[in-house]
Amino acid sequence: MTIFEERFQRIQNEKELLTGTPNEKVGSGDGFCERYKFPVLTAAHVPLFWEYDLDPDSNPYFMKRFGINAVFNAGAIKLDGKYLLVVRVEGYDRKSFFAVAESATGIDGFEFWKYPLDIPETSEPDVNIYDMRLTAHTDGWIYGLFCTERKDPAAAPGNESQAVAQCGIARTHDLRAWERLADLKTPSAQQRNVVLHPEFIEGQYAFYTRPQDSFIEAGRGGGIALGLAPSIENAQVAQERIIDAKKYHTVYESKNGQGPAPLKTRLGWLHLAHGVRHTAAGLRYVLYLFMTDLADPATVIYKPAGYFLAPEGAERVGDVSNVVFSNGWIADDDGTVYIYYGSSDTRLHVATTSVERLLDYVIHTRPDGFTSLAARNTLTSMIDRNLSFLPADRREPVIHRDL
Ligand code: M1P
Repeated sequence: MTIFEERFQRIQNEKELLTGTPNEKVGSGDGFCERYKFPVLTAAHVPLFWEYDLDPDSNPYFMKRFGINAVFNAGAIKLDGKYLLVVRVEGYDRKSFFAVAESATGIDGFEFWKYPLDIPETSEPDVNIYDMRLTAHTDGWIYGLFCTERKDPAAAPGNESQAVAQCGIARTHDLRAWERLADLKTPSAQQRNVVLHPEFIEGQYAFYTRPQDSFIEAGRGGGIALGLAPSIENAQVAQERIIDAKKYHTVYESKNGQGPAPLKTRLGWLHLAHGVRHTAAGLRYVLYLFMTDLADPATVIYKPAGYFLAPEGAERVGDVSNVVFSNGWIADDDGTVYIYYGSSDTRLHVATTSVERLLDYVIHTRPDGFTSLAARNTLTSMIDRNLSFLPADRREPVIHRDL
């Protein structure tokens, strides 16, 4: 057997094992959602014919000729009974592009479509594109909003890191053929984490934006905003109104960002977002939830304290460690919710829950009191109440019931 044959066979077997292994729920922990044993996608899941030259004459060592470094943050949608993810795929060369992976179950068996997506460019070419949010809009289109990154023309000579992030917009009916529209214009210097609301608000397209001062720092940006644009073609948001502000000593004190498009429920719009704070070990990204008013999506009506999902175990380590990030979720007809989240900018996972559980979570989890005393007082009243459920001689905590 040649080196080519041995490596080809072994790597192909490894890939088949990856996609063929059923996923398993792991301990329910806090009861908000279930996590799974295996990531749904990793760099190792990409097709063999993406990375390797399959010609034994030109690739006798069966080397990678196009290495994939990471597969993470994915937009998500269910179409024709399939769970489809528009995944951020990043090569060894740091460039990201989009590729669709599909599964029949939503929790395992994800396989990539043959080719990565062909997203047309505007007259100003993108240098790097990533983190697509999919919105099935009531206007009949599926929109993909993503970050387009280009070198800052104002960068000082020698500064090869200063970049400008803006919101790219493309639309499709089937995730295969895409029409690119002009990048979103807003009053802010930079934008990342922009998401299209699925319905018109006051007859206009509504965008969740994240005004930011520079490429990394949200700075004076304030938080997650909502802005209206009369048209999706040459979309321009004249005013960004902060609906979910950054706040001192919270899990979103440094910056935050809308995750996927919000889910419409009987009680309000459910939002999944990421919150970022500085720690001595660097930035920590967690996911949190809040709910806005059905009739007025700019008004937050419930916001639990703290995080809904934080990096755990192996999720904590990767190219950008201590990060969970989500830009895709799917609410199924039976009420199951599939939350797709990237860990440490390296791989993609799923967590499952239900609309009813998420409603219970947002409505019944205490809001942040913003001080230690407020947290202590809330816990004290919960302990008081819980103790009344116990016989006087047994002062042990009540076992937490699942919803
Ligand atoms: O590296 C962590 C995340 O950083 C960015 O998010 P934000 O703009 O909120 O800091 C994004 O580049 C995201 O892709 C990445 O996961």
